[in-house]
Parts: sequence; structure tokens; C-alpha cells
Amino acid sequence: MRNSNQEDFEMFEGQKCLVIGSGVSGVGAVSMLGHMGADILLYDGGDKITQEELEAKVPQGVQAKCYVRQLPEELLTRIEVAVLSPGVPTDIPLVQQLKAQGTRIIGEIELGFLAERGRVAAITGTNGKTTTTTLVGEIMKAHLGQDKVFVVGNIGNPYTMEAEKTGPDTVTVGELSSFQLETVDSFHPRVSAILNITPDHLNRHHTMEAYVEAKERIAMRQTPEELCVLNYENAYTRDFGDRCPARVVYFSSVRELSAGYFLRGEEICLAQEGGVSPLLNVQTDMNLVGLCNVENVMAAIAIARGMGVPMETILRVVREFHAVEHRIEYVATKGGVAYYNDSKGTNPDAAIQGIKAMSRPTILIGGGYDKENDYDEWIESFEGKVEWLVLIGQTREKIAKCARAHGFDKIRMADTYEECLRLCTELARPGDAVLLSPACASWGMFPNYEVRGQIFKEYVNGLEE
Ligand code: UMA
Repeated sequence: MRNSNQEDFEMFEGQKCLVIGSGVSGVGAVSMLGHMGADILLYDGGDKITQEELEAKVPQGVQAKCYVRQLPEELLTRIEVAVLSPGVPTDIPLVQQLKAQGTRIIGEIELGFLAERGRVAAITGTNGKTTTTTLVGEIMKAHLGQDKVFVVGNIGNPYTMEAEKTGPDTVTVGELSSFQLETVDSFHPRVSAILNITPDHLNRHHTMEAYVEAKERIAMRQTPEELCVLNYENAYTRDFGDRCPARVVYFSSVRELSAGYFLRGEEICLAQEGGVSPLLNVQTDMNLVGLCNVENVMAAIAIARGMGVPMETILRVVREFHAVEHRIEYVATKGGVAYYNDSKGTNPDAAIQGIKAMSRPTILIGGGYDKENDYDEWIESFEGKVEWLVLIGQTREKIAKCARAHGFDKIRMADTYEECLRLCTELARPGDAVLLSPACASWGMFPNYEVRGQIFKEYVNGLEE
């Protein structure tokens, strides 16, 4: 049995389906549509990709006609379903035209969900998604076994590559971005979570309202018997609790709650009808640093409980869990300087968490792709901890101007990433930290934040002791 979407799944048979974007999501979508018997067209509007490269991406055994940068008009009018990759904005002319002619538009996550036959836990939020999703995935694996759990979505593993393997006894744990949630419709997790919402991706969503609306879609199809985990300390997620169709459980790293998960001193506690129970000590029972990770752990516990995992299993996995790569990840100490890779600090709010987690004077690497974010709060969070700010990339002038306006002028500019890394080592004294937490996406200089973090780690590991 599929998740009540059986009819939908079959409906694609023989349908003219256009997949837009040929990254990992587009390739996953083509593969799944192939199994559904759809008549597939794969389109990529990228300015560098060639016809041959696009054709080579079509999975073996699947037939798809490929189109680079242009789709014949007469073909376009016959498209019945369009599947959007997350990186494809919904307001580009191609998508607008398809909408106007009545074509059904769905996202890759929605397509994956049509084949889902098990239970789903879905996590979104501006920051903390990857850590929380990974931790929930580990907890579910400890509970059900490795082969019964699929960890998918923004974390890098397209849903459409895994969804057909699901069954009544499997669990899918999804990290979902606002890009992905914009185009869900029937998507319906058993447990959802919105960890926090702060300004990000405004160049794509244009307004904060649209960004928040996209995030809230994660819970749109949930019922009162199901669960939504929300952060009490974020105004957007706290308010959503009043409108959320599912039962809400809050977590707070700031105040004691009458019901839910909260931090009391160094203890994560659970308040429920029978009273308050301490669950774990954040200093001695966790290998993650920073208050943001305390929040991620609280959310993961709440999600896993909502998925029926015994508390004992949850806490055992939390105790063993180490930082996700590129998220405030300690790399090494060289010449008395501790190096931290927070390449996943791709927006100001995430980067603030990176700074908060530092306990030493810090040389900070910032700058990158311009998502039209404001940097004021990030600069204000330096609070005497940041010794030098070393800037790279498209946003470096904008950040420097903002920093100076806030009275911070210990700024150095680097033209290349290599120059930036060398400069940090020169500026750092024993006892300092060097933190790569750029507050910007890596695009433009690197294919993704992973490559930016990997190069940083290779550089640090290559330094003399
Ligand atoms: N393309 C078009 N037209 C467009 C835009 C893109 O044809 O208007 C084409 C590009 O030329 C390219 C392809 O689409 O060939 C890329 O598609 P994509 O950008 O959707 O990338 P995927 O490789 O499919 O990866 C996506 C997510 N990427 C984005 O959201 C930008 C990955 O998240 C995700 O891991 C993957 O699906 C699997 O679910 C990355 C990300 O940066 C990590 N996410 C953002 C973030 O975390 O901040 C949201």
C-alpha cells in the first residue's frame, strides 16, 4: 500500500512530464517518473551545460528527451506535469507560462512523497536542519535498523532516489528547505519540526512573509493527532503554534516551559503531566558545542519521541553523536591556534551561532555569494570576541561597509581563498581561534559549502604542528 497516493502514482503513466533542472533532484525525478511510465522531458536552463552532458545524466534504462536552454513552444503547450528542482524559482517565465496554461506544477519532494509507503519525519528551519536531521536519522536507525531508515532532502540525498524503497515498516527523515517546501501539496509527515525562522533566501522568496509561508507548508497537511515540534524562542515559530493543524510540542533554550523540552542550568528537561524529568547534561552528555546545538538536540529528542522511539534509545544515541561535518566542526589546533570549520554558516543567523560557540579570541572568515541578507546583527554579535574579520567574495565590500558602520574596522580583504587562509594564519596568535563561518553561501566561488569547508580542512591539516 502506498500512502493514499497510489492513484496519483498511476496517474503519471503516459503523461507528458517535464523535469526542470538536471542536478541530483532532477535526475532522481527522471528516474522515478521512468518507473511510473511517464513520457519524460528533461530540461536544464544552465548557461554552461551541453546537450551531450544533459543526455548523459539520464539514468540507465529510462527514456527522456533532453532540452538545453530552449523548449519548442508547441511542446511546452502539451506538458501535463512539471516537476521543479529546488533551485528553480517558481516565478521564472517558464514556470509562469506553464502555470498560466494549467500545467500541474509539483516539486521533487512532492513527487517523492507520491511513492512513500512508510512514516515520515520532516525537519525545516533556517538553521540547524542538517544536524537535527542527521541526529534524528541516527536515532531512528538505532531503533529500527539501518535498512529501515532513509535520510533525504536538502541534506543532499534526493527523496525521489529513495521513496520507492519505502515500506510500511520504514521511516523517512527529511531535511526540507523553503525552496523544497514551496512546491509541496499532499506532502504529509507524521512529525514535523520548524527549528527557527530568521531572514534568509530573500532574493528567492522576495519577502519574509513568503519565506515564512513556505516553511509553514511542512505542517499544512498534518492532523490534530500528529505532531509539530516548534521553537518557543523564535517569534515566527512560536506564533505558528496557534495556527498549526497538528498537536504542538515546544522546546526552549531560554525559559522553563510548563509542557515541552527546556534547558534548566546544564540539564535538558522534559515537562509533562507527571512533572519535570531531567534528561541529559549538555556539558557532559553531549559532544556538540553551542546553544544552537542544545536546541537541535531538544528538537531531535521531541521528534524521535513523536516517532515512538523509547527515551533510553534516544539519549544513548545523543551521547554518542558528534558534530556534523562543516557545522562548527573542530578541525585541529596548529601553533596553538584552534581551527573551526563552519562552512555551513551560509547566512548571518547561522554564523552568529558559530561566533557564540567560540570561547577564544577569533579570526573570522566571512563573505561569499550575495543572498541580499543584512549583516548588522552578525556584526553586532562580534562583541569583542572577533579580533579580525577576513573577507572574501562578492559580498566583501557590503560586509566591510556594514562592519565599519558598527565601529568594527579590523578588516582585511583577500582576493582569493588561498590568500584568505594564509592571512588568517598570519593574524592568529597562540590561544586564538580561526573560524570559517562566512554568513554567505559559497556559490560563485565554490560549487557548494562542502567544497569550501573541505578546502579549509585540507589547508589546516597541512599546516605544521
Ligand atoms: N536550473 C535550471 N533552471 C533554473 C535553476 C536551475 O535549469 O532556474 C538547473 C541548473 O542549471 C542545474 C540544476 O538546475 O543544472 C540544479 O538544480 P538544483 O539547484 O535544484 O540543485 P540539485 O543538485 O538538484 O540540489 C538540490 C538542492 N539545491 C538547492 O536547493 C539549490 C540541494 O540543496 C539538495 O541537497 C538536493 O537538491 C537534494 O535534495 C543544497 C542547497 O544549497 C545543499 N540548499 C539551499 C540551502 O541549504 O541553503 C536551500
